[in-house]
Amino acid sequence: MHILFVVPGWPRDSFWDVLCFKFPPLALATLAGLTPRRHRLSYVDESLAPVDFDLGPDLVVISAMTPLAPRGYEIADAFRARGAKVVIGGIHASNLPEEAGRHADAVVVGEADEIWPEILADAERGRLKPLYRQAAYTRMDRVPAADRGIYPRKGYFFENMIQTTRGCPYRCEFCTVTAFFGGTYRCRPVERILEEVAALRRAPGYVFFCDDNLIARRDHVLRLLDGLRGHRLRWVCQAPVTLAKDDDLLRRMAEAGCHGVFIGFESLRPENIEVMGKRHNKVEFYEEAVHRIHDHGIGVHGSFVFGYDHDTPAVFDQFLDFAHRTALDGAFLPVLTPFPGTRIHRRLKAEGRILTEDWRRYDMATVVYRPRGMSVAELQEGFWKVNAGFYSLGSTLRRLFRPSGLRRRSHIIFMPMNFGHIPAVRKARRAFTPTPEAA
Ligand code: B12
Ligand code: SF4
Repeated sequence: MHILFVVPGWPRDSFWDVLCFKFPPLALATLAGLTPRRHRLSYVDESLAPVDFDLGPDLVVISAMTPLAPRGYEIADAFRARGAKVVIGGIHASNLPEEAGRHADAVVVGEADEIWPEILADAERGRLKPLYRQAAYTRMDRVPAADRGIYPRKGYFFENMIQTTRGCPYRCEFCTVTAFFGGTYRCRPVERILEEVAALRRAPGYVFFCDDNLIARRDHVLRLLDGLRGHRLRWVCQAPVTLAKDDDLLRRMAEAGCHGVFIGFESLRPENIEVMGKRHNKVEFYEEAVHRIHDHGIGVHGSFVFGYDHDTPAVFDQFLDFAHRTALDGAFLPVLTPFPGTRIHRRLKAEGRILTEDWRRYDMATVVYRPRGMSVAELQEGFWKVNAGFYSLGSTLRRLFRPSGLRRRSHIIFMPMNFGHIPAVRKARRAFTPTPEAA
C-alpha cells in the first residue's frame, strides 16, 4: 500500500502557524516505525508544505490535536472523495470518536502501538473496522524506535523527540493527559531508549524528551542519565517543579547534557492551584526553584495558564514581575483552554460558561469560555499583553543578559528561542481575530 501520513496545518497566521520553531508529531513517526517495509510511506506536514490531494495514496493516516481536528477532517473528506481510505487517531479523536468517525473509515481510540499491525492488515484486505481500541495500555517494551526517516530533511527545529515514559501520576483539572492514559505512569526499558538515541540521524545534537514528566520514577531516570552521559547531547525535557528540590538529580541531569526544563507552574495564585488540583505546586517555592535549577546551568521554560477562576486583570503584570525577578528563560503563556475530555470542560459546560465548540478556536490563544475574575475581553487582551511583554526585546535582555547568568549553557537554546518568538508574537497578534464576545 501507499500510506500517506498527514499532519493538518494551523489556521493561517495563527500563533503556531507563524512561529518558526516547528515540531514533528512523534505519533506518526512511531506508527511509521511499526509499519512493515513493504509499504510505501510518504508524509506531509501542512505547516511545512501544502497537501497534494492527487498523490493517490491507498491509506491516509491523520493525527490531530483538538485545534487541528477540523482541518484534519477537511483533508480526510477530500482524500475519501478521491477513493482513499482514511484512519484518524490521536488525542482529539480519542475523546470524540463519533465526531471523527464522520470523516474517517476508521477511528483509533487511545494508544495504537500494539494494534497498528492489525489495522494495517485490515486496510490491506479492504476490511477496516470503524473503531479500534487496544485491549490494554501499550506494554512499554513494545514502543518501537520512531522512524524519523519519514520527516522532511528541512523544516523542523527539534526533530529528535523521544519518549521515555507515558502518562502522569497527577490529575490536573485542565489536562487531557490523565484522561488519556488513565493515571498510569509507564517507563520504556532504558536500553531501548539509548538504542534510539544512538541511532539519531542528527546526533550529536538536540533532543527533546517529550514525556509529560521525565522524573516520576527516580530509579528509571537515573539509569537513563547514566546512559546518556557520553552521547554529547543537548537536551530538554518536561518535569514538575518538585525537581528543584532534588539537587543530586539536577546535577546528574546537567552532567548528562540537560539544557532546559519545561515546568508547569500554571499560576502564581495558590487558590488557582487548589482548584486545578495540582497540589505538588507550592507557589512560595517557585522563585527559589528557578534559582536552584539555574545554579546547574539549566534553563527554565515556565508554563503559566491565564484565566483560572481566581485570576484578575492584575495577574499579567504579576507574572511579568516574577519572570524578570527570576530571569525566566522562556515561557508558554496560554489562556485556559477547556479541551474536550477534561474535567474543566465538563465543569465549565455545566456552569454554562463555554462560548464556542468550534475546535479551531481551541488554540490556547483564543478565549473560548467566560472567565470569572475578568471579562472575556480583558482576558483576551491580557493574553496578548503578557505574551508581547515577555517576548519583547527589553524583557529578553533583562532576563537573559544579566551578568550572573551570561555564561549559562542553556542560552544556546533559549536565546534563539526568545528572539524567534518576538516577531512571531507580533505577527500573530496583528493577524488575530477575536471572538465576538472579546471584540
Ligand atoms: C511533546 C508535546 C508537545 C511538543 C511537540 C508538539 C508536536 N508537534 O508534537 C510541544 C511542546 C512543541 C507542544 C506544543 C503544543 N502542544 Co503539545 N504535547 C506534547 C505531549 C507532551 C506529548 C505528545 C507526544 O509526542 N506523544 C508521543 C506520541 C508517540 O504519543 P501520542 O501522540 O499520544 O500518539 C500515540 C497515540 O495517541 C496514537 N495516535 C496518535 N495519533 C494517531 C493517529 C492514528 C491514525 C493512529 C492510528 C494512532 C494515533 O498512537 C501513538 C502511539 O501509541 C502531549 C501530551 C501527551 N502526553 O500526549 C501534549 C499535547 C498533545 N499538546 C497539547 C497542546 C494543546 C499543544 C499546543 C497547542 C499548546 C502547547 N501545549 O504548547 C502546542 C501546539 C504545537 C504544534 N505546533 O503542534 C495538548 C493537546 C490537547 C488536545 N486535546 O488537543 C496535549 C495533549 C497536552 C495537554 N496537556 O493536554 N506539545
Ligand atoms: S498538567 Fe502536567 S502534572 Fe498535571 S496531569 Fe497534566 S501532565 Fe500531569
